[in-house]
Amino acid sequence: MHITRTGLALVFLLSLTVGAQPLPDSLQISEAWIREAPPNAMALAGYMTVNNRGTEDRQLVAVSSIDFKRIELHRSMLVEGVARMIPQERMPIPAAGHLELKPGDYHLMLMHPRRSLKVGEEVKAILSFDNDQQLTAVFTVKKSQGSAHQHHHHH
Ligand SMILES: [Cu+2]
Repeated sequence: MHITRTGLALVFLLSLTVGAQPLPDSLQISEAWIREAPPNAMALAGYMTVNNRGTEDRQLVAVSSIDFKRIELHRSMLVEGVARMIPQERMPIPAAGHLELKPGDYHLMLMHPRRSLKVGEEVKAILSFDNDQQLTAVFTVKKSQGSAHQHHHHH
């Protein structure tokens, strides 16, 4: 990211102008879950839906949790016929639309769990968006639905 001094001053001025108004509550998280994995797993997959009821496109830019060393944004895609996970810098949430993280598509890659996570347990994560908004989401650990073999990992 590259922010100029002028850019920062502008952002500051803008925040003064609208400073008294709370951020519109246009983003909502639902169906946040983490796929259960063996206790020695180095990475778990997380899924959710982000609804955008606002009039501006938003982007999810980062996710963090005290329960994981690092959380990456990934997308599973077919590359020349082979399923690959491609790291994403951001994920789009269109205005009046939604972003769906689901198996075989966009997902969170939760790296190096700091505790073992059993089915039914909850994990709090902080989602950061391109407008500097942050939301806390609560993910529930669940058993994989359907095939347990659709998520390959290479690191
Ligand atoms: Cu992944």
